[in-house]
Amino acid sequence: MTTTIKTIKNSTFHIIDDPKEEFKQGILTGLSKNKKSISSKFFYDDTGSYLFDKLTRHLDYYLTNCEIEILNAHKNTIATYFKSQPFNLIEFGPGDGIKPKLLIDCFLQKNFKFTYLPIDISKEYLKNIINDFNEKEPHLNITAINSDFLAGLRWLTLTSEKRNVLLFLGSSIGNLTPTETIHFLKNIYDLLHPGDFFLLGFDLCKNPDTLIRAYNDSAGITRAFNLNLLQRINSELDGNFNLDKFEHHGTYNVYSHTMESYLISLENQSIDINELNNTFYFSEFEPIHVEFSHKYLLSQIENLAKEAGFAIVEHFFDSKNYFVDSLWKK
Ligand code: AVJ
Repeated sequence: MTTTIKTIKNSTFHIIDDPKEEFKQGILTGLSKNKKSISSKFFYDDTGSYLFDKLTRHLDYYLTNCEIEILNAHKNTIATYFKSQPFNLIEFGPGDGIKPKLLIDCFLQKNFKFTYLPIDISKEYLKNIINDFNEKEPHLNITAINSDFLAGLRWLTLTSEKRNVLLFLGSSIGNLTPTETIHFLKNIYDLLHPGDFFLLGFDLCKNPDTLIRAYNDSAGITRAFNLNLLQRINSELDGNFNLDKFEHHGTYNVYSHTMESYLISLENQSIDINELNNTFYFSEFEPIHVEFSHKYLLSQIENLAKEAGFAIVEHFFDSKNYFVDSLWKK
């Protein structure tokens, strides 16, 4: 068993050496715009990650349970595609590790030879994953890569000739705009080697009431998750947001198939953010856009694969057809 955390710091890989500076710049840019916004990539500080993990266990947020069902029901079929070994099992954003563990346990039982390589910008997440797996799966080889997704994948595909199996679960791809999505997929295609696999999670279009419930859960976890962005600005950038003066609003755009989340100012107010040397004015009912969570038709998923260059191997669905893990090959 070997366990390493590899931190990739090389300016040609566009690594964010200074997450605080990125946060500062991101907030300054987003709140200075005519239509204010905060990028959803800033959700995941310790509290945000904790709240998201909690949300995944709430029934209203069906996505995670659907994907767990898919992986449990189809892991043996998925495994049949990865017979040629050894391979790299790479994962973008492993989260709490529950989903990859379903596949990893299955592969270990079959005595597959592979190394697990989670890639995440959060070192804390990686440390937790490593500790967890070391305890539960002491025979698993892990190389955790602390970098952004594409930079980590780039480093890996340049240093290893092994067959790659890349996981990007959870439908996090849905946070990207359509232009960013195809750009991201094409980048991945270019970095992977011919014959490599890509297992990608997509949340499917479904009745809007189910979607609205998932992004406005009855326990108020999503609300707290969104408001935590303001708390994060208060504590990290010395801001003075009063969280009681903003309300979470999650709505579904039926044309673009996108859940959209906003924080809405409940009154005219000015907010000082001292580390930005700036004051931001909010009028009553002015929104801050904080997230897109795109939902997909199967035909759109097939078009994305084709446009990026991938061949579709198989789609794996849950019993309600709410979610799909789509297996692609270069
Ligand atoms: C982690 C990006 C998949 O978009 O559904 C959950 C984040 N936002 N509730 C999603 C989220 C609000 C989640 N992803």
